[in-house]
Amino acid sequence: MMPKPVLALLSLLSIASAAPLATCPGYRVTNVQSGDSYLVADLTLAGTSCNLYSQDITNLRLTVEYQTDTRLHVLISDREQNVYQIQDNILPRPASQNASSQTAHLRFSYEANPFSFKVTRASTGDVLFDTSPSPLIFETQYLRLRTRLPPNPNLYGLGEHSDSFRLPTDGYKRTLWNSEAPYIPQNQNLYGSHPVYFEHRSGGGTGSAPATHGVFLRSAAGMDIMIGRSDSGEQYLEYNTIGGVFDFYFLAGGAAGPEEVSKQYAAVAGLPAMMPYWSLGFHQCKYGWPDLAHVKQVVANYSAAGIPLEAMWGDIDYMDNKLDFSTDPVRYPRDQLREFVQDELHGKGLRYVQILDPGIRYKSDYGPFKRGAEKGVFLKAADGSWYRGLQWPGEVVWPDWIAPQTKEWWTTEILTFYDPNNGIDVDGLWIDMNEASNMCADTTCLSSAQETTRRSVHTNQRPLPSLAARAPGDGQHLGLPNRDLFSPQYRISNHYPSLSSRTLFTNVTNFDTTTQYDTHNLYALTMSSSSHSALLSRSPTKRPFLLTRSTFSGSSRFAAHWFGDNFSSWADYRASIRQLLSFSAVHNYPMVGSDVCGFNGQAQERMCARWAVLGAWQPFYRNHADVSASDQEFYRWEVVKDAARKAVAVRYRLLDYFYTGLYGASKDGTPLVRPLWFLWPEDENTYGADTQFLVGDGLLVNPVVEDDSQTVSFYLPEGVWYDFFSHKRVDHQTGHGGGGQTITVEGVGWDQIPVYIRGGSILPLRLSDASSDSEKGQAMTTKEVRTRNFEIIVAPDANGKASGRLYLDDGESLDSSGRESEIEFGWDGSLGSQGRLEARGTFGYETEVKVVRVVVLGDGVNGGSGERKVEGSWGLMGGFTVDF
Ligand SMILES: *[C@@H]1O[C@H](CO)[C@@H](O)[C@H](O)[C@H]1NC(C)=O
Ligand SMILES: *[C@@H]1O[C@H](CO)[C@@H](O)[C@H](O)[C@H]1NC(C)=O
Ligand SMILES: *[C@@H]1O[C@H](CO)[C@@H](O)[C@H](O)[C@H]1NC(C)=O
Ligand SMILES: CC(=O)N[C@H]1CO[C@H](CO)[C@@H](O)[C@@H]1O
Repeated sequence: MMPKPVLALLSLLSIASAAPLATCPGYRVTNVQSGDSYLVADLTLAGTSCNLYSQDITNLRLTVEYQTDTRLHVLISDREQNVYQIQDNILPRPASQNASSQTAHLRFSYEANPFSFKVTRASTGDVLFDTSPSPLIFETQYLRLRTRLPPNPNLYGLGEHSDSFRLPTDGYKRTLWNSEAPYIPQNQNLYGSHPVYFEHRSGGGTGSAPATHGVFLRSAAGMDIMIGRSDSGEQYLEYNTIGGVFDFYFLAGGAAGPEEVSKQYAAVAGLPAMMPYWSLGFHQCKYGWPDLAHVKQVVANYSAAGIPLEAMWGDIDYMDNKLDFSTDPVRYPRDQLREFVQDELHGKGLRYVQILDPGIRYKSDYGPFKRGAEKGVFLKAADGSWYRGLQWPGEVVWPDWIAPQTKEWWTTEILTFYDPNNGIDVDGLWIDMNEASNMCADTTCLSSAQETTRRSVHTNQRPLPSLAARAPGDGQHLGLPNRDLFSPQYRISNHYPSLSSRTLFTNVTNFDTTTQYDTHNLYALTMSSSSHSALLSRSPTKRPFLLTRSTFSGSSRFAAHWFGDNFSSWADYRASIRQLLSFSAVHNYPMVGSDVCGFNGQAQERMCARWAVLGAWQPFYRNHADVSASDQEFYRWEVVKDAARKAVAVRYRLLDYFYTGLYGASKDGTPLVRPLWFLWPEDENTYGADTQFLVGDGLLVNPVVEDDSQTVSFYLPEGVWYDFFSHKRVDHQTGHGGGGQTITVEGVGWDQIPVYIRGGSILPLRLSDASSDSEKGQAMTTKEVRTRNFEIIVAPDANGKASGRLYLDDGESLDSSGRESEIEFGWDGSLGSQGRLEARGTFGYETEVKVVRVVVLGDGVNGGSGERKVEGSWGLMGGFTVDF
């Protein structure tokens, strides 16, 4: 379908046409002013322009701020302040706390002529970033900056991608340009853009401790980031952007380990939204469910199979001719759908989520279009008509999310259609196709036959109100005038032939006079923000649940994310682990997961069983498939049915563990899912591991990853480990030099997954499955899970100690202050006669739920394989101790 060979050729050409770097003069530093926490200077082009792909900008401004002890801000912008910078209301900037350059952990230094700068770790003198290898290039439509790196660096991030978690270091290119990307191909740009990387250094050889730092380029520009080696063998990372400024946040990390960088990045990009408890349940969706009767059968068949189902999702099938805010009158009649949601879902504690797309059908008698047009909410073409393209419903227009009236219009449409009293009473929304995806490949897309509609609609339209005083060139960061916004000379390696193909034309102007050229990568972020705020208007005291396909840095403030339209293959099953690691640990995105069993293609029984089990260990857990794929609900195969039933049961026992992890992420950016090296930063064997992951800091998940295999080999780092399922201590000889070792597990059944508890952890588990609470049986919904008591699993480390935490609240309130409990558990094998568990913390959440059992794995101190239990009844509205 895609002309791949041609694309490859084009990107080669764009590299080949670049003049050698040596011809560019770079910049010269003058007028330096500095204080204890800042430095500002002028940068002036140091010679004859090289104008590689556009015009060199002569006068730049350098601003350096020591924002906190661990965050350094370096901004290189045009002196006139016209070049586009991300609007502060779209991505708020963190406030500077004016740290002292004397005490800051990062040092900035520069060379004056030609200008280059270094960022150095103060404690070790380690150079983290060094732009001296090549002159800075800052043109109207092309910017380049290269940093020198140590050989074979450990780099992570720069998503969205489906490549290895640790990025390749030679001849590798990451293109950031949000795009519909069916089959999530490797080495290509996908749905979202996250211009942040973490670099981890082992300290090996230098005698210093391992350390991680992060580099966030606050830029929405289309870009290629090259990671490679120069002819002389020097390792580099190089940014090549088609606009924006160089706006860097350097994050120093800290002694507590790599997760410090995740927290520091969250402080810049914005903390992830706390999710409602129910959203951790199991979700089922399918594009192509023919009618409501079929949807009802799915619910009934899940129930009959004994697989807990939390939420049903409506893909575009529910719509009338694929129109937002409509229901198909025959297949999904509105009243029947409403009744179904009310009685058969809500009545049984289940949930319902519907899809909305940004493309609004361009048709004069279509209410959402008519009302939007009256308010002037849509993007405009050059001639003042609404800018149009093709999407599911046919010819469409797209909301301009930057216009303030758009949020009002969208909110009103959502409040009306989803009115709990007489509309479809959804529990959350799913926003798709928001890259934005346009089925038009090029400028000739809309045929003249459609001109008739165009004119008739055109006349209905009122002029768009505008921000009168503002225009490009006003020093407001709105974007330089007089650029070629449609075909810039530097061609990023977009996987479609041009910047504008299959998306909105980049020369379309937004309400505030910025252009899609500069804001393309923010389209979904702004749609997410508007949709989040609409859901808040609908239920002002409840946490909104929103899922988005396209993302940018900071999108997790508003929405969960799934990894898009993958394929039902073992390869994409494996890719989901790499994507999970990147999003959770680096991109500040805790609530993520893939379409379980794959979206496109036909799922095979064994693969689907494995994926059903793996998915249960990922934060967002949804089975979803394309219209062209065959049905893949878990109950459709015996093996998958059995695997899923057990997987969901285990997940539901751990729901509060996940929830506590999400809470941590929303509080301070601590990642929920982590790669091994986050906990073993000194162990080089962990740096490339991307087929296993930690949930929280206590559970190591090691799925079988080979096609159709029942054997898995994985790395088990140094420490004490216990099998999560059998509770047995994993006999594990510490390798030479105190490292870990590779473990092979054979005979892993289709319903099994090796999961180990890290010695030193305490896990609160709900007694929610049949085996753990024979009286009540399996909890079938998260609502039921919440009524179940806890057992506490203590997994002591080599010193006989362990700790853990539990967060409790009502699961849905936006503001739980005063009505939440944050409980810290501590185990010390040397206290009491044979050890003591202590629970302390703040206890604001009123609950009848109790801890009824404490299980200590091993033999507490000496690491035997037995376990000890104490049964009892300890309330969760105050601290307690349990003596062994
Ligand atoms: C930091 O310095 C700037 C500029 O002097 C000032 O506007 C700001 O209020 C200061 N912030 C803090 C937290 O002191
Ligand atoms: C539900 O199960 C019944 C009985 O096995 C089967 O006939 C029907 O096709 C199933 N429907 C769906 C939508 O899964
Ligand atoms: C954008 O450029 C294309 C191709 O030149 C042109 O057809 C279109 O009218 C332009 N649109 C705007 C809004 O300038
Ligand atoms: C190749 C393919 O099947 N692509 C599909 C991926 O999914 C989207 C829907 O999100 C379809 O539009 C594509 O046709």
